[in-house]
Amino acid sequence: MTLVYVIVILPMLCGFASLGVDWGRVQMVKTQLQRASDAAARAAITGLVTNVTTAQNMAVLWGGKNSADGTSVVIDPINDVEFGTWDTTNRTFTVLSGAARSNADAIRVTARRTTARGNPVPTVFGQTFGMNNCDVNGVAIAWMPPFAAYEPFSYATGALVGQNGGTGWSNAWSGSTTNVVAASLSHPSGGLPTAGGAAQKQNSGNTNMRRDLTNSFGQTAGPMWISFLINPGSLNSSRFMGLMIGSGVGGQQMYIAYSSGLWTMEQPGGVNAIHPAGATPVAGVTAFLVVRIDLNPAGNDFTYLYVNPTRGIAAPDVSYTLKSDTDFGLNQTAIFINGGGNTNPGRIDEIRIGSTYQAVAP
Ligand SMILES: [Ca+2]
Repeated sequence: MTLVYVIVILPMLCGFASLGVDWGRVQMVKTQLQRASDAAARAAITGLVTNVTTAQNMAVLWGGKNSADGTSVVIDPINDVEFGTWDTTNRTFTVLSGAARSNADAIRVTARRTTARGNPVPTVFGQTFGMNNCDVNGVAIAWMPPFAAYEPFSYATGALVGQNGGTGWSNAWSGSTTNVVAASLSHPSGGLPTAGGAAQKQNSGNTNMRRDLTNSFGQTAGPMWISFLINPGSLNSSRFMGLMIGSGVGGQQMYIAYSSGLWTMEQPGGVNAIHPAGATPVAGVTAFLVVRIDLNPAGNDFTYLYVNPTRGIAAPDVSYTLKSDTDFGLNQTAIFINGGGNTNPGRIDEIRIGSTYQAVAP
């Protein structure tokens, strides 16, 4: 269940203390516009998991389902619907523009009856004092907390099983044959915040360690971003290691890994493998992999793999590899560290899961 919070802003109101009839009418319109902006913002934030245009359309649609002063409320999708980020500590809304709007976690909708729009609220007694009408706004912000998990492997060296740190996880690591090593992996061009150590597959044999997320990404729908650092131990044939995404219960899993000398995005067992063009793993050299999953409740989901995209920007800047032959289902809850092959001590670190690219590539 996606949580949506609505923050109500005190609306602007024309500044006259009119006679009772006008005051009552303006107050009523204010309440109606407030209700319209509230409904529009709630609808828009749920539309944002699809895209910006859908969010704008939802605001217009749901604003229009409300009326103020006897007429349907008209929301301008460009000027009345703002995309931004909500700071829960300082309770401030920071507007995003252009492509960055798709990274918004909050939407502010203003429902207006103003002279500028040609529809101010007319007065009756105010006209006596030369005030023929009154501008009234209703403003609401809807905020959807970003779904997020982080695993920096801030643990003592030794077995990973039973370790229970990071954020956004509902249990400890289970399984075996992956250890915690002291040194964190680093982003290939630096700058990615890191902490603690890293996870390293034992030199020989297979590993399949599991950890469950507090929030199922299937239940939130829309884009889900995952990033991690990975350092290949060996690129020889039958050596592989990576992250398996998805619980496999009621749906499929996706494996993002190095395997037999290539980056791969595939279903378990090498099924329907896709390899990014122009990017190959190098043994002992850390790469930054970013995965985007667009969940589609109606059928197959869309999964994108980016190899070493630039961090700290609105969207990845490298070409992507698309996979669209897998339906994850709608109750996916787990991440696995999966690897195999002898003399293959691959390492994985800094696993981030979020609803925006910026959340996983800070
Ligand atoms: Ca780390």
